[in-house]
Amino acid sequence: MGHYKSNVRDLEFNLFEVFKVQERLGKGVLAESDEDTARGVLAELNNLAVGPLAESFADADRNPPVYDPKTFSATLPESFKKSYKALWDGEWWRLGLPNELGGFGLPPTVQWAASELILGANPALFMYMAGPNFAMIVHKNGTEEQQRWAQIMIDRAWGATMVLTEPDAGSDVGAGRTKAVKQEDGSWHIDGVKRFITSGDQDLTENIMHLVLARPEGHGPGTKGLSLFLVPKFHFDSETGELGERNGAFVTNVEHKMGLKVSTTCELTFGQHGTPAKGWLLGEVHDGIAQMFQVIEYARMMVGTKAIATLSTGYLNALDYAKERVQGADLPNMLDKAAPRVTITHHPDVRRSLMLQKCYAEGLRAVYLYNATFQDQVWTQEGDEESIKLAERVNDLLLPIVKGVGSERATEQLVQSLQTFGGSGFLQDYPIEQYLRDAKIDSLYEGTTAIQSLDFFFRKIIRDKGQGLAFLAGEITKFIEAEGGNGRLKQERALLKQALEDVQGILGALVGYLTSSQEDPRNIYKVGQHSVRLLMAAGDLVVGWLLQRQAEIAIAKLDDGVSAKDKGFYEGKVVAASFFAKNVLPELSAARKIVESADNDLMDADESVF
Ligand code: ST9
Ligand code: FAD
Repeated sequence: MGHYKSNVRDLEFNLFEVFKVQERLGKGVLAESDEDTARGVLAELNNLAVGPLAESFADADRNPPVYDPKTFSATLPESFKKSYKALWDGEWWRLGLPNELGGFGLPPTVQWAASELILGANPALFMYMAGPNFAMIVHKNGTEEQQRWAQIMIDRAWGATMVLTEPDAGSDVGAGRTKAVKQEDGSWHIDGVKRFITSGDQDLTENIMHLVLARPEGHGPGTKGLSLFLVPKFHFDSETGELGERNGAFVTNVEHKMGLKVSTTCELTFGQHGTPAKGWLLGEVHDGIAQMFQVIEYARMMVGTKAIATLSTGYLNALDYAKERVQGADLPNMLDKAAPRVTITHHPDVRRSLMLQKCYAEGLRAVYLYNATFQDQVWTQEGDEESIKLAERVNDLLLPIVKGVGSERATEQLVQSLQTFGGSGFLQDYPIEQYLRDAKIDSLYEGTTAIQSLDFFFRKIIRDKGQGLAFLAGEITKFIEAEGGNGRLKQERALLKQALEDVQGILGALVGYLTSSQEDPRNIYKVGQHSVRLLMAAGDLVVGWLLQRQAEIAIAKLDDGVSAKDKGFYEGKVVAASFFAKNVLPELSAARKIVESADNDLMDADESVF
């Protein structure tokens, strides 16, 4: 058995029993697919994921890419290239594409569920497969000629990168100094140094298309002064895609990292090694940051799903270990030195920890798939303009939860998965230490958690005038007020109601600080001190709600009678929802108290106190 333990049963439960994705299939752009197609895709991809994709996971960590400064190139381990070939040859790159670009005709919910399998088995494979998806964005925004390039990118299986970060421009993308100078032939010369560029070089694909933010000469400061340029590694024939001369974008370093080592993280230097780095303005319009955010939104969803996928396999590995590991006596027999030894699943603290891991793994999976249901509506364009707009708003609102909360809880709970293994968890004999190292990046790239929290509060709530949030709160309220679950989840519903009020209380306090900052500008510091607390609280609320929705469905199934195999699955849903409601949701009341009594002592203190 490889390292990866997938959870197709839970993916299918979400898709077909909770979110009823099948009701969307067979119509419009999804005309060619039905529930069987979707289940078939998951089954086939799962075989690939637990086998050939997972196979190179550890080897590629122990034998990471090698950088050669003489040729500015990175070489990937053979084992990993074999996995990539299996993924590519299976045509899984079609998964995220629309029909007109050769997609499978499946909606985002199914796309993301399938993606979880790749991301859990070997996440870097997914990232190297960015070419077709980024081509989709080039196609959407490009000129007619660039649309042809997009097709070439797909047909010739090129790689692609997103290039924003510079040494002095990380979270603050608008501080970027890389410049672009217009040439007489309509192209641009890019000049500058970018850093931390994922997949900046590799030897998997014949060419790489870099999507680069740079500032045209004379353009203003900040993100709005940036434009997006297409900068290929090799020039190419615009009709056939045939490769030409090397372009002047060179990888000048590959970082040595804590984890996710097989994913190359590159310094990418433009136009400073004797060859100009030629780029072409995407769509011939200067709208770089908005265009790049189309890529970023996709990547943020990917990062959250990656973290959650890793937590899920971490939990399932820990569970298997705990069921086998015999250690100590059952607690009531602790004074009897001759008492039989039991597996560690008998120990209350191990149970507590395993159940919390399960709640977050399955609850967060439900969150990203719930988020994807709104992407489904945008994808199919069903409903009137207003409801599509609302779907966009709710998708926007949920994204920082998927990315920010998903990544934070994943690393936090993966620490617990490791703990379940005792000292063995610290060894490379088991995959958990690599999971932890590989997943830590998820709270950092694509906007750190602090950035996600500011995005959540200022853009997704305040700037949205709370419209997306009002919808979400309305859905949770409807659930609380409905009499589902045969009255068996009464206490849990009451706890959920309190949690909703607490999150509304936290939000109310932050809005108050924001409003009063018009008179006392320093009051906005109180928002900044507690925005992550708001994001995490909102995450727990949504997780708690979706776990209860799942439990309600599970209760109905159990009442109807289920197979012995399914019994544990459905009972697990009820236990998890109840556990989370009783053990996690009450903590939101404390968070609310903290936020409501916020002051600025921290900000008033001199730096010397640290
Ligand atoms: C990175 C890459 O970290 C990590 C690895 C990725 C690997 C790639 C692989 C991908 C996988 C693909 C595989 C496919 C496989 C196929 C399988 C298929 C299933 N939403 O607030 P303002 C825009 S990359 C939308 O004033 P500041 C908007 O246009 C590096 N748009 O910001 C706005 O204008 P307006 C990632 C947004 O103060 C404009 O920005 N780096 C949003 O100027 C200005 O907004 C980061 O993420 C949004 N949420 O700048 C940087 N927000 O307001 C993090 C802004 O008029 N830093 N816009 O609409 C930030 O996000 C900052 O907040 C900032 C601030 C840069 C936006
Ligand atoms: P900084 O922005 O310096 O942040 C340092 C700390 O300060 C963080 O804790 C942050 O939360 C906090 N902070 C900063 N500003 C604020 C603020 N306004 N409010 C509150 N807190 C704040 N970039 C790309 O363009 N393309 C890629 O493909 C890519 N891949 C990457 C792969 C890896 C492995 C890594 C490590 C990075 C990658 N990045 C990529 C860059 C990544 O997106 C940035 O590292 C990230 O956005 C954070 O920027 P920074 O590292 O400069 O940290």
